[in-house]
Amino acid sequence: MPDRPWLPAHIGLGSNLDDPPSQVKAAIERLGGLPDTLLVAVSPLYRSAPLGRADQPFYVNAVAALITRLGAVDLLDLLIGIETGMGRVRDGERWGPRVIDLDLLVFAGQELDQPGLRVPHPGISSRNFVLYPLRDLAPDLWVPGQGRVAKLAAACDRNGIERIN
Ligand code: A4P
Ligand code: MG
Repeated sequence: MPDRPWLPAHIGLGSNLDDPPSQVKAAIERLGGLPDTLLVAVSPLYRSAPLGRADQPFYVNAVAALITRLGAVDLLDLLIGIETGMGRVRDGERWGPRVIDLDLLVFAGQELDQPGLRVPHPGISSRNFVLYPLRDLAPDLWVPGQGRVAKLAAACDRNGIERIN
């Protein structure tokens, strides 16, 4: 793809099964191996209370910054491939426990709403486990339709989240 531009993308990572910190780190390694993509930065890890069903383990969350020559659809396909390759089983339960979840949070300032892909991810502005690690990497990032990351993070509920080493 010689003449496609390099575009920035931010990926949200989450895990609450089978040693979540190592799952998140393994997924970050796989992000670093994606074709036509460079891993630019990784946030600290956070431990967060589950959104959704309360009787599931705490999550570990992080955000990764990439630049890529892929389009959003191809990138999301590869993210889903990483989830599957890491043993994620989709049982149809929304917000249920998972070994790894990779969300395409923001892609090159684009707004997309098509079957199977919404960008920016619609949940960003209400989720401290997304906004805190995203703020660590990109406080001035503009999330189309939602606002600037630092402002969104400051307005977000601080309960149930802590940074881990
Ligand atoms: N999809 C559409 N747009 C996107 C996008 N921008 N990024 C589609 C990723 N996927 C996107 O996702 C369902 C479908 O969303 C995919 O097939 C894809 O085509 P999924 O990962 O199979 O299902 P899900 O994750 O259970 O549903 P959902 O609604 O995406 O949940 P979220 O928003 O991913 O939240 N609590 C804490 N503390 N930390 C967490 O990380 N995560 C979740 C899941 C719930 N509670 C959590 C956490
Ligand atoms: Mg998801």
